[in-house]
Amino acid sequence: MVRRPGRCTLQALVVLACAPLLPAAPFIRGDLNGDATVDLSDPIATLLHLFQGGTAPTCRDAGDSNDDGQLDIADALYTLNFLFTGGPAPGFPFPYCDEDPSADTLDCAEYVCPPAQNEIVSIRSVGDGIEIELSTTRPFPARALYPILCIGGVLSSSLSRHPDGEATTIIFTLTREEFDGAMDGALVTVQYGACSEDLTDLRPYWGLWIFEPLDKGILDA
Ligand SMILES: [Ca+2]
Ligand SMILES: [Ca+2]
Repeated sequence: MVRRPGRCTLQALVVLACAPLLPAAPFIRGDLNGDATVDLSDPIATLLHLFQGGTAPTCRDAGDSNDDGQLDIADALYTLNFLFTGGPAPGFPFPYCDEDPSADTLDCAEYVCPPAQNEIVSIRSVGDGIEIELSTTRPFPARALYPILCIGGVLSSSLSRHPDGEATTIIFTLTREEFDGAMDGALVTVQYGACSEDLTDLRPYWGLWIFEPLDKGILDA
């Protein structure tokens, strides 16, 4: 939901569907059968794979619910315990779709993340600057290098922060000059290091937001 202050006419929502680009594909931990949800079918698929043979999963790492670097019966029991007896949830990236932060011998050759829902939460005037708050259903990757906001392939702001450590919301602060230079309808991306107009370079979970025609007068009120 887009919260619009005053008469701001901003309406923006873009869904980015993408295929994994990296050998170690991002995945949802616990989702062995790759249907983007963790439910009873996953421990069943794990047990069938382990004891009944059949097709090997394309993302073994996703089946490693307890994140111990092995795919075995303990993972099926871990997921069952989580689903039905209030046990601990699968480790990161559950419930998100992301890469495994810990190195192990399990591979994830293929996994299709569900499309991210990216939203411009608000654009507001704060002091001498403009704050743009963006959200996504996929977490921004935790990196030492903070993301930058790119509008039309050009760096607009290198100032960003994650409020209260929330990885699914980020706020960029632009000067009024930077904001006024942003074209309505321009493609807005969150990138790292430098802005690129070649979207094939973007990682699967990097987001796209589009600024639709915006009544900037609200910011001068
Ligand atoms: Ca599943
Ligand atoms: Ca395991």
